[in-house]
Amino acid sequence: MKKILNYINGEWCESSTGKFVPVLNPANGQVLAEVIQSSKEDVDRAVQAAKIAQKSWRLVPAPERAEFLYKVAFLLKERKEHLAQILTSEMGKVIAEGRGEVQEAIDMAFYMAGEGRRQFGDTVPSELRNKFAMTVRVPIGVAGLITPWNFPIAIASWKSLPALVTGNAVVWKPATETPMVAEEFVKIYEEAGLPKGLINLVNGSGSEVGNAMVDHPGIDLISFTGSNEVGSAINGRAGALLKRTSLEMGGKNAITVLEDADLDLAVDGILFGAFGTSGQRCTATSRVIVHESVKEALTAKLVARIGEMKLGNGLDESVVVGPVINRSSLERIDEYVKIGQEDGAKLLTGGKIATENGLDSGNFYLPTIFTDVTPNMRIAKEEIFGPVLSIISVKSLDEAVEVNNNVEFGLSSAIYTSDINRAFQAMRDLDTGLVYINAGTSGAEIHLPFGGTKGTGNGHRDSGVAALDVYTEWKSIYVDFSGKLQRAQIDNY
Ligand code: UN1
Repeated sequence: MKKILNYINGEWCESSTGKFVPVLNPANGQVLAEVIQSSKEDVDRAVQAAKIAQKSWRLVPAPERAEFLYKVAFLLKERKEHLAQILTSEMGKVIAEGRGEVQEAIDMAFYMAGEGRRQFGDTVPSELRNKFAMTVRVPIGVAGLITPWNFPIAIASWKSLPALVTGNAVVWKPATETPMVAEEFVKIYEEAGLPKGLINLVNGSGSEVGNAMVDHPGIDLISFTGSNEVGSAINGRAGALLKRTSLEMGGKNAITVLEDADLDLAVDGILFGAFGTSGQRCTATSRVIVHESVKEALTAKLVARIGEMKLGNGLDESVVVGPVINRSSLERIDEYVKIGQEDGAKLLTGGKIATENGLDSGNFYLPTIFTDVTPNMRIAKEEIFGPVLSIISVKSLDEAVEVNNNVEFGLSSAIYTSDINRAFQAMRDLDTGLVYINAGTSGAEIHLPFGGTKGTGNGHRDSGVAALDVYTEWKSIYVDFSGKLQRAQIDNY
């Protein structure tokens, strides 16, 4: 049986716990590997190694640091298919999406390598004569990364690459469900020749390894993507230590369809948004807010198309909906479907665990659509993280915006309309961090900031130039070349 170990200070190593847990293929329950479960001591060793490595790394010129990132980018590109196959096997998303996700990591690697020659600061005029003022970005130190299973390599790339190019060292805890692709990613860093101690992989549970990272005084910041429950607990613990946190959490994303929309275009966006990755994206479409005059027509098209969506093992190229991550997720989704029914929503299609054609050996849930959903029902407010879509009808754009915004999350919204004025109104009024016009709620590109408002985040962004803000501090530097004491605010007035 393949064993996945930790990577600390440039060595693949076991933990003193000696404990391993199985990694399962969610499409068929097959055991793919075993992954080590680490302890606080392993986290501490990783942090000590990272701290030492960072001391010299910060002095390596950023363009030279970026050379390692270019190597990582080329290796990711070379291994795209291999990585996608592993990703699909352990996470379940269909292979086309697996390839897309690896591409996202490739894009991020090239983009952040480019940041080696940017990381711009400002030069600004001083208020005093013969004095120079400028700002530079400086690394924070050791970045603790806690990443989810739903985008196991893309999100790890969003966090590790900007951390490294700006001069930090990394301690990374991947999700327990997806350690195989994490191992492959670290091997790529290793092959790229990244100096030892700069990337450390510590596998294990959130309660043991995650908490040890958050509490460790040697970790200067935590970047986390995952549930609100865990994110807010991290924030509480880290806040008490005045440690920076960048949190990316839940979504309750909606696509609004106005009466002037191209309905077929909207249907394509809705199906991909709601059932792609089996609804397990932070950006998944879980609500459709439709103008009442086109509700019936849109619903009929959605239901007709859902029958064409083949469920199965994501490695089969003809499959469009893969399994959900594990048994407990399957049960939670089923629980939400029951809640929807009890609350009076009308189930149009799906609504149960798929068991036919051998699907019962994996974690498959039928793509599910509810209609006659009202904004206050639990299925319209809470994140389900599965293939369940709720249709809510409204009478106007204003009402649609209100329904869209009236949830505790703020990640992504989309609107389909052919009216440019209403599109611009929506761009202004939809209160999420991502807004799409005539496209679905998923499809973020790595060179733009990714993140959300309200309960989705805490004001930080992954990816884009904004990611640099997570991993750096600003230093303001003043150089006085007047040869005399010049007192700001005093001598010049
Ligand atoms: C996530 O769901 O956590 O826009 C990330 C998208 C992808 C990234 C999703 N590019 O859906």
